[in-house]
Amino acid sequence: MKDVIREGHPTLALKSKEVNLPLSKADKNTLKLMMEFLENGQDPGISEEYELRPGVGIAAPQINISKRMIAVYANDETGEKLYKHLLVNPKIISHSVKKTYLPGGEGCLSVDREVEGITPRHKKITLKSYFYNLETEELTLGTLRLTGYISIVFQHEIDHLNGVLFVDKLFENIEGAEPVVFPEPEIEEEIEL
Ligand code: UDB
Ligand code: ZN
Repeated sequence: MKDVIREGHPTLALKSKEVNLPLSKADKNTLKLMMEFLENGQDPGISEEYELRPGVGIAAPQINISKRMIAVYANDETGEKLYKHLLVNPKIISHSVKKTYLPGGEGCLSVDREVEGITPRHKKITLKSYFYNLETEELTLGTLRLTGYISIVFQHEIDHLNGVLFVDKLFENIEGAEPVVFPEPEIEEEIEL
């Protein structure tokens, strides 16, 4: 896997190019590597050995490939639904008026420093995209309606395709926005018999 490039690298500030269809062998391989990067980062053994941060999403420009492809491997805020998707040429086709933000602020695999401030995001988005299936190598057009934390992940990754980092839009306070709420995990008590 190629290394993740960091803040200051010119590629991160570029608008990525649309991907030509049908997908080339090289683009298919890039998509596979992006998902493997997220899977490996979330494997405690592998992430420690290779000093990977547990990424929930990555965009192709972060591995210095200026094309409109993203990978997401993340649970929603309840931990009930897993979103594992490889997107090609994604486009937000509508969004809510309401805004939201991650209460602790965002981070980024391409930003090493600690940053203060919150980043405004649409609370709900609908996106249209090609979805790549790694098993069948099929590419299908579809739509996703997303809300809360997972919608923030997709908006953060799509920003990368437009040369935008979360540090480019930091605020102390966002008028009328509500933070994403992460529910406390329910601990079911057990009785020893
Ligand atoms: C991340 N992970 O992967 F609120 F269960 C970040 C890093 C940079 C800290 C590794 C992350 O936010 N994990 C997380 C957060 C939660 C709850 C939870 C896990 N990214 C991906 C990235 O940089 N892609 O380009 C940054 C995230 C900030 C908001 C969305 C993506
Ligand atoms: Zn990022």
